[in-house]
Amino acid sequence: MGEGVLISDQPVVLRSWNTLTIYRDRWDAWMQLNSGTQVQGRSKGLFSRITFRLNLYIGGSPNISLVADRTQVQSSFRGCLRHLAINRHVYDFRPSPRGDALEGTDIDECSADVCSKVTCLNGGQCVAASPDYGVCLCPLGFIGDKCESAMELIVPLFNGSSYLQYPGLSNTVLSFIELQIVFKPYRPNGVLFYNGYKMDGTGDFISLNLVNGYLEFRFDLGTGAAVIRSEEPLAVGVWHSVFISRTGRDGILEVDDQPRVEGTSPGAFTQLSLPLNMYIGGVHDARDVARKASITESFTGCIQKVVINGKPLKLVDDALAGINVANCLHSCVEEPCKNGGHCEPKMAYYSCHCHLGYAGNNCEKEVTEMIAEPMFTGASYLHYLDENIVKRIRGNKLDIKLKFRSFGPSGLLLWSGKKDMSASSDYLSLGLKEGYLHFQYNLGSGEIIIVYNTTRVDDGKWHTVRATRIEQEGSLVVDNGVVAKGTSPGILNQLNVNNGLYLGGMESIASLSMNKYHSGLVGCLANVTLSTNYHIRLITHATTGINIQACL
Ligand SMILES: [Ca+2]
Repeated sequence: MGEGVLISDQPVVLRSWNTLTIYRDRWDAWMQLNSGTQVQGRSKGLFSRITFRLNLYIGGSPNISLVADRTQVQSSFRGCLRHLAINRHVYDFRPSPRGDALEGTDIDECSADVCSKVTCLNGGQCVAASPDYGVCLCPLGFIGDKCESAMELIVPLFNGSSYLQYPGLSNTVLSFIELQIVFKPYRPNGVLFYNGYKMDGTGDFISLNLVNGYLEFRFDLGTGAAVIRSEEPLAVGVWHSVFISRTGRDGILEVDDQPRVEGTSPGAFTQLSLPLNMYIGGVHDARDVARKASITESFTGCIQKVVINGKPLKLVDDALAGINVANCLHSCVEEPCKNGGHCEPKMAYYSCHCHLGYAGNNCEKEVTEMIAEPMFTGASYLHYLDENIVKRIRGNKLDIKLKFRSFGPSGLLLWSGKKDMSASSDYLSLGLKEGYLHFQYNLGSGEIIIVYNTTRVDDGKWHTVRATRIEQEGSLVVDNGVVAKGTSPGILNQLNVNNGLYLGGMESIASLSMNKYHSGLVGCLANVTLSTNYHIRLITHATTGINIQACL
């Protein structure tokens, strides 16, 4: 037993930050304060080990007189501490369970006053970026040092302190998730996507994170993380498309043209539960993130597209909150689509979706002719909410006649379904799959698919179709040929739908059709008749129409 005492070679600088490093190995120790020299010391006595049985205290102790006996220091520390690392463990000063502190008395935020000098506008909130420096966190739609500038967010740019926050995936991805993100990084590190289970850094999570240029897809089902890393690093400053999927414990990562990489999470658990909010481009508080996600930085760069289980996420409209998100340098930000057309980013390029009455690459051409036979591009549709039309689609009977020509082997001709489709939802559809016409529906107790497999119909020529349904029984005839028939299973016999009628395609076609169709018709439609004598005036009856021109 015997103590060693080291005294720094220079005084502590008051009212500024000081850095102190101490090191001990058996009897020997050294200490360095700021840029001073290392002061050496040695303890007396025989024993070389040091054993602590009581808790660690910083800044003071509940029993200061006990401390005073050993150290001759009579009072607690008055000042700020901002980083404590002991044998590489960095202490989180927040109270347990989110932080490491078991207890604390008379502790305040050191940086509490830096925000008194910073005024943020438009609902921005000042936070301490460091104990001496406050910055404004701007809400969605505002940018600038003080959030002074309003802007319309089109393609989000993340600056390394940004994030977008969404409702969590909750129990919608228990056994399966598929995610696509199109993004352009400006730095080789940063989190693209995160959703977790608990705030204490444990439990289920899914993350997609850039680490030294490599993309890391991680997930933890509760018994350990799968780590799936891209084979090649991703170039900064260019657009990339990443596709991840997970079924049970198995994950797949596909980036651009790189070979796909697979991985499996350890342990026996197979379900992913994500009740916390979901984040894109950063997280609200890095300390709340699962440690096994190994997230160290927010993303710096642009994100133009996120699709979850076939459903495109509306990056701005679906967000619960967003911080410090500006617009990316992208053609769509220049609003190139005229006359209210919608700009869809396609990596570095874009395409315009034009409203009825307009056409052209930038919807700049006015369509003045009357269109009796509309032409569809594969990304077009007409949507009808008119009760006269919808009442002839739903219920227990249907009789529809139409003419079409198709230049592609697959494409949706007609759809009626629900706004929120699930696997058991009612729907009715007519369309081409690999050259043949498919008439299919589900009345609530199971699906029937009637395939007209005697005539290919993807030859670019006009064909006539008649599809009828009386309760569960359906029939399909092409060009007055033989009748194909089918009966839907179960006892339910009514088509209950609430999302109108679509012709020639739909917006978000894969998600609204539950992946039954991935493209609209490439071709033309004409003479659409319901209930034998109700003629739909294809253009004037439409509530909405996108990318419609006259048939050539
Ligand atoms: Ca039904």
